[in-house]
Amino acid sequence: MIIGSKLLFYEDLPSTNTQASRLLKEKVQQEGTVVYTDFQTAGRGQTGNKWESGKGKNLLFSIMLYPDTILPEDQFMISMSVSLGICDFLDSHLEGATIKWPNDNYVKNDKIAGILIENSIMGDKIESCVTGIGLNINQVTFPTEIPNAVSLKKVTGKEYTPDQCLNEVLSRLDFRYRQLLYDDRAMIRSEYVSRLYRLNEWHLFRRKGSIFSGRITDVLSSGKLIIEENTGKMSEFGFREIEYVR
Ligand code: BT5
Repeated sequence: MIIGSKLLFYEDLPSTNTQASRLLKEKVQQEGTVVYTDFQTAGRGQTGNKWESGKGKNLLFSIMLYPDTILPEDQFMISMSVSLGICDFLDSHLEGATIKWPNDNYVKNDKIAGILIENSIMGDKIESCVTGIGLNINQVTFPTEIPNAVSLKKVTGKEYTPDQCLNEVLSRLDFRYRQLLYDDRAMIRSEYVSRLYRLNEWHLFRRKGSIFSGRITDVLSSGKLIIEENTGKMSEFGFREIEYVR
């Protein structure tokens, strides 16, 4: 086991990602070490977004990795393997789990988990990687500004033991990480694509303020999303170059 080979628990923290990065700066850490907490005072999402989570209700953790066989240009492959690991965990508890490109896990139209990967890149190598995951377990009411947040309990009605869920999800993530390092990456990418939210369905998207109809057909190992527009044109989008409308 790589992921989860060492666990560091804190009652509360500003952010598990910030704590993991701090520990990595101090000294080399055992690969797969997990920092986890019951509560974050400054939980972070992408680009200044916040991650909200009630105390002791959900999983909030970060994994320290040294994915030295992955080139910086393929770093999105790490995100793919993490998204699949979370899907594997969700599949064992409920139906309808999908991956919303680029880095959310959904159940139907609601968000159950978010991933924040922060890589430290030196030249042509990923020197270290902090993979932060927020996974909603027992929280049933969320702030009104996030109406589409959902949890395992909200879907199934059951109460879960967070520590048990942590062990389960870590072993799923470990399996996918080893698959990424030692197996066929094309398989990871094709499984990731097959689990995509709204794959091959016609929907509206917004690009630079203008709305168009298209359907998601693929994601490249660079992380670019491929959409077939209703004009027949195939277009590539990076993160933040496109928004889902409905
Ligand atoms: C993410 O960002 O989804 C990545 C979230 C990563 C959180 C973990 S928790 C452990 C580790 N330590 C950290 O500090 N962070 C990581 P993004 O795609 O930017 O989505 C953020 C948006 O999701 C917010 O702006 C809200 O709209 C929504 N959101 C916030 N809290 C949520 C929750 N608990 N469940 C569902 N959606 C939420």
